[in-house]
Amino acid sequence: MKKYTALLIVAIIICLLSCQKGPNNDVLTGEKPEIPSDFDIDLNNDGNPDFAIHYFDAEINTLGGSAIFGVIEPYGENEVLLKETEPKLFLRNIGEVQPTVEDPLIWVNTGWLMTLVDIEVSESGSWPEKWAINSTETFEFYFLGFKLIENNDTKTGWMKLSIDSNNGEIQVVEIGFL
Ligand SMILES: [Ca+2]
Repeated sequence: MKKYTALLIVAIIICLLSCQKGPNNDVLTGEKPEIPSDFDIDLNNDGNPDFAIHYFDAEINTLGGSAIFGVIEPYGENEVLLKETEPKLFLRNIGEVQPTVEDPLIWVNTGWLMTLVDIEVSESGSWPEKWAINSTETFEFYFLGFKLIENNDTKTGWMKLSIDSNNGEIQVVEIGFL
């Protein structure tokens, strides 16, 4: 009988240990993810790229950690709509995309690289199974407001994106102008 009690206790301990997960419930694997391909976005189909999607490898800490970032970068003067208090992919209501906006909405030429999706090694040195999307929640589609600024002419609109958390791939599925 004692033997079975001991086995039961061991089983409970194993369960408790294996059921403990990190705060984001990531399942860790050892393989570095494949980096998706970069591409340009030509919003008005005039043959000139207006934004670029780039992926790059980055060393992010002295412990040998690294990460892959998928970012959107404007060409020229083009701008994206941000909400200062929220993640970059905050936009759910296209009605918020207006030529003139009020705080905390702000039009920005992101001279820095704006991260849409990333994946980072954990403290234990493993890659998570899923990429992290720069949004408070997971949705089927995400939206970005943009201003296309060329030769003193400004067009305002939005792009609808799909972002796959399994492989980090970003796709522009629809573009709309006001
Ligand atoms: Ca263009």
